[in-house]
Amino acid sequence: PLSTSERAHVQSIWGKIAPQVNELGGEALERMFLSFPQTKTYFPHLDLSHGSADLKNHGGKVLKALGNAASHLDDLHGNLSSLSDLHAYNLRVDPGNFRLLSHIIQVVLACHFPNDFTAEVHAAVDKFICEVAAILTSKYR
Ligand code: ZNH
Repeated sequence: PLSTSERAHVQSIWGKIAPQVNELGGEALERMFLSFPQTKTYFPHLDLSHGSADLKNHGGKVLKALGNAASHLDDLHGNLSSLSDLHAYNLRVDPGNFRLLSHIIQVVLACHFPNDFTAEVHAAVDKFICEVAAILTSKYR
C-alpha cells in the first residue's frame, strides 16, 4: 500500500493531469503504439492516426479511471472491480502490456510536468500504477 507521502504525491500530480486527460491520454496511447506496436492489436476498431479523436477519447478514459482510483486509495479493489472484470473476462489484455502502458504514462508525465515529476513523485506514481495494474489483472486465470 502507498504511504501517506506517496498518496499525497499521487494525488497532487493527478490534480495537474485532470484538466487535460484527453490530450495527455491521447499522447500516451500514441507513444505506446509507436514504441510497442504489438499493443495496437487490441484496438483494430479505433483510428490510431496521430492526434485522432479515438486516441484522445480512449486515452482520456484510461487517465480518468486512474484519477478516479487516485481519489479512492483506501478502496482500490472496490473502485476498480468492474474494470478488473472487463480486462480479465472481456478484453483479455496480456498482463505484460500493463507494464508498457505504465512506463509510457510516466514518460508523458516527465515530458509535461518536468518540475512536478520529481524522483519521489515518479516513484510514487510507479507504485500506484503498479497497484492498479495488479488489480486489473488479478482475475486472470
Ligand atoms: Zn484498458 C478499455 C482503463 C490498461 C486495452 N481500459 C478501458 C476502459 C478503461 C480502461 C477505463 C474503458 C472501459 C469502458 O468503456 O467502460 N486500461 C485502463 C487502465 C489501465 C488499462 C486504468 C492500466 C493502468 N487496457 C490497458 C492495457 C491495454 C488495454 C495495457 C492493452 C494494451 N482497455 C483496453 C481495450 C479497451 C479498454 C482494448 C476497450 C476499448 C474499446 O473502447 O473498445
